Amino acid sequence: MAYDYILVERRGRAGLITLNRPNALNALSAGLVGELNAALDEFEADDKIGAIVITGSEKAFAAGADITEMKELDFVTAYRDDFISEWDKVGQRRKPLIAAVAGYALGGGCELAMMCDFIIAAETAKFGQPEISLGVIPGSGGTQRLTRFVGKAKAMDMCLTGRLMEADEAERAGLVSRVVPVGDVLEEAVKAAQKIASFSLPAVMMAKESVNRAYETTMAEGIRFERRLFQALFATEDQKEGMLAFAEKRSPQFNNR
Ligand code: CO8
Repeated sequence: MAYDYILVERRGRAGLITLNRPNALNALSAGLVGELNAALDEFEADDKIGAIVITGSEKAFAAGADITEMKELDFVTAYRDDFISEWDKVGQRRKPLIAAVAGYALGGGCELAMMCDFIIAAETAKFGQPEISLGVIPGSGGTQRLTRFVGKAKAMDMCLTGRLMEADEAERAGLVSRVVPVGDVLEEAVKAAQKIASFSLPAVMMAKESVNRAYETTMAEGIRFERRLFQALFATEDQKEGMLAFAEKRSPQFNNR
């Protein structure tokens, strides 16, 4: 499928989606988000892909929702069309998503990064929810995911003042998993995706589902949920192969069943 606003590649079993609207700092237009979801649909359905990286440019992962597109929007239209509900689809993907972030990740850009399962940041990354300076608030999880990830004090500070958080602070606060030099950020994310994709896909998907469950439920329920998934994995060929390979001191050959 041909895309106008993104580039799509395969690197072994890792899928790579590069946001590509350089003249608008990858502002997230309806067209771009539609294409992103279409590319994610394709990778989700592809047995040869085990994990996906979403990245932008060195200057911007994405500088937010497209303000020129939004500025004339009125309440009735936004409500009737459930404006930006489409976005949440990104966060409902079942294969792991890694955000490789350099430069600005602002507004919807920060929210997109947070919809991914983890964020690998370049030293140049800057995260922010500056919607307050436009007369609105975050609309795609910025007040919810950010608060869960960095806590109330920093989330309030960012959402109320619009201040940006640089990569080192983001790592200390738990927003990003690793910070690397800007020239390495994509390679590091692709390597992580390839590593994940080398494991048993059902196990990977269940690990993701189980970690995410921690945000939705009590500890006791979460532990029960985890245990059931753990037990279920003993029905897979990959569990037999993984443990046999360990015993035979060789690398496992998972076939994702
Ligand atoms: N929308 C549309 N165009 C943009 C956006 C944007 N969010 N950000 C940058 N651009 C465009 C600029 O208008 C400019 O275009 P042109 O060259 O035609 O004038 C081009 O990108 C380059 O930008 P700048 O010249 O401003 O570059 P600077 O290096 O001077 O500044 C900044 C970089 C600081 C990132 C600056 O561009 C900026 O402040 N951008 C807006 C950031 C922002 O407010 N983001 C939040 C948007 S609101 C939002 O995301 C709501 C989320 C709702 C949920 C998500 C659903 C989509």
